[in-house]
Amino acid sequence: MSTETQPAEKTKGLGFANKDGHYRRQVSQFRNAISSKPGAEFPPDKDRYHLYVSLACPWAHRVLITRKLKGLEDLITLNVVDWYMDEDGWKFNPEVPGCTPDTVNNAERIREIYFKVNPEYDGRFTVPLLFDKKQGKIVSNESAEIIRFLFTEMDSLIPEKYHVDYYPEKLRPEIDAVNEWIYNDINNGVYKSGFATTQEAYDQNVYQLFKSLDRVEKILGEHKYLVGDTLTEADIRLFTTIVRFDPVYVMHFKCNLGMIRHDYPNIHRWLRDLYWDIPAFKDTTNFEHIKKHYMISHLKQNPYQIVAAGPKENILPKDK
Ligand SMILES: N[C@@H](CCC(=O)N[C@@H](CS)C(=O)NCC(=O)O)C(=O)O
Repeated sequence: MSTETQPAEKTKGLGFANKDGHYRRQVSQFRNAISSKPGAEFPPDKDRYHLYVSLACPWAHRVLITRKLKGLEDLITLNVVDWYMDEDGWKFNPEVPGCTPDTVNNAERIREIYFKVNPEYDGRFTVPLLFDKKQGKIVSNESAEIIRFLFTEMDSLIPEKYHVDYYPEKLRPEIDAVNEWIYNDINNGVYKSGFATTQEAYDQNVYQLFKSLDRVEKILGEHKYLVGDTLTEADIRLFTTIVRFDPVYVMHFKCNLGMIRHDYPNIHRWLRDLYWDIPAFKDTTNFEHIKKHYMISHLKQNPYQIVAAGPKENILPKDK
């Protein structure tokens, strides 16, 4: 993936597309891992790791789901930023329901934590951010990697019922294969459609997005989950996009060739099974933060910052 964003847009502001009209997500810069290997720089530890998230952000949401699924809530402390992101990025605003102050670094903004760790940092100030309280270092700001090491590397500290690996060895090739097109076409596809600034860039992404949703629909017509009949990382990664689809992406990102609830019965069944049956999915989903973040922060998409009333229900009950 290209990192060539325009300099002025690299660390500041909410204009995300490049000059050619295409949105390209930057490559994350902190890529360490918690590891149970002897001598690891970030070993598993009970009171050491801290997570910064936005409840609006689908990438942070993956980590929140994993933290709860793995029974790590007491071991990895958490701070939540305001859903409103302005041109200086995420900020802490404990007055807002569901938000907290920064209880570890006492920062007002996420950007301060990046600069504290690396004064030369020149990337975007993204969440999720996993922080090592003992060394004052950032472990990782890449959700795809954070969830991987949380699946296994903290197991020595948690009860056996949580020793479930959502990226099991024998399913890896299949999980990797679906992750790839789902990331490009769906997880990132909604952003590439919504942040496009030319008709060509939008067209290129929106049709591909729905083609890949059709592909998922077919898989979920044949299996309970994306990879066979067990819950895996692939489901966690897709869920955070699909749960935002009808309430936000259909209208706000112009992903309106269909809605999950009306046009994708198998995806709709899968979404509601996860949400209503597994607390890690429902309890980490905050529709107020999700809707307000996108519709009030993205001034280019929604200059009057009016939050849309619908859909009537953010997610339907299982029997509707
Ligand atoms: N590759 C990162 C992407 C994270 C990301 O793009 N987060 C967004 C929120 S949804 C963010 O913090 N954006 C702030 C910015 O770009 O200034 C991951 O998956 O962890």
